[in-house]
Amino acid sequence: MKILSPDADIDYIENFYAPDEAQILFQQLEQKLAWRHDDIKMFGKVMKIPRLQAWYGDNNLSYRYSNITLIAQPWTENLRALKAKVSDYCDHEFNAVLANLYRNQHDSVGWHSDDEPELGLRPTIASLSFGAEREFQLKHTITKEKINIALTPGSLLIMRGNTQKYWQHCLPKRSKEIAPRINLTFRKICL
Ligand SMILES: O=C(O)CCC(=O)C(=O)O
Ligand SMILES: [Mn+2]
Repeated sequence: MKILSPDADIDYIENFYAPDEAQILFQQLEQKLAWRHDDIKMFGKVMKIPRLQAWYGDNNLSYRYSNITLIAQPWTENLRALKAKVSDYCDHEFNAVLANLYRNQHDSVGWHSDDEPELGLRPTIASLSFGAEREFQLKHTITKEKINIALTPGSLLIMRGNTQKYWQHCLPKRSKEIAPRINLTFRKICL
């Protein structure tokens, strides 16, 4: 499904992985990735990031956000296979992946664009979801138009072109109980 909105180039593919395969991948990723719970400095205060993360990629690529630098861990067998299938579908090379584990409804990611300088201009970001369904929200920074997408397990969301320039996205907290979800965002770090 193509999302048709001004300045957005977004594709959403449900069942990019079939439900049973998606379920096995969730369990393997939850167990095998080197999840870390980092601090973030916000408004002069040190807080825990409201999710667990892990950073994998080609040798020693680093990734900076807020006050921390993550050095990429070498690709696991699972991540390498997932990257190959996603790259193939997107016809785009990726050299790193940021993994997020949202433990429950209290975990979230705030409004942001994936517009770090090392991602270059008009980056292609490919995002796989496993585990519980969560709502992904997008907001146009000028018109304030909103798009909400329920990201189901096994789905692939691709953001390309000017999407990061004009739109922000977030994954909000919820009050109703939600099981864990894993998200993998494949990126290309330009050196
Ligand atoms: O969990 C998601 O679907 C989004 C994660 C995200 O936006 C990010 O890691 O930059
Ligand atoms: Mn993002």
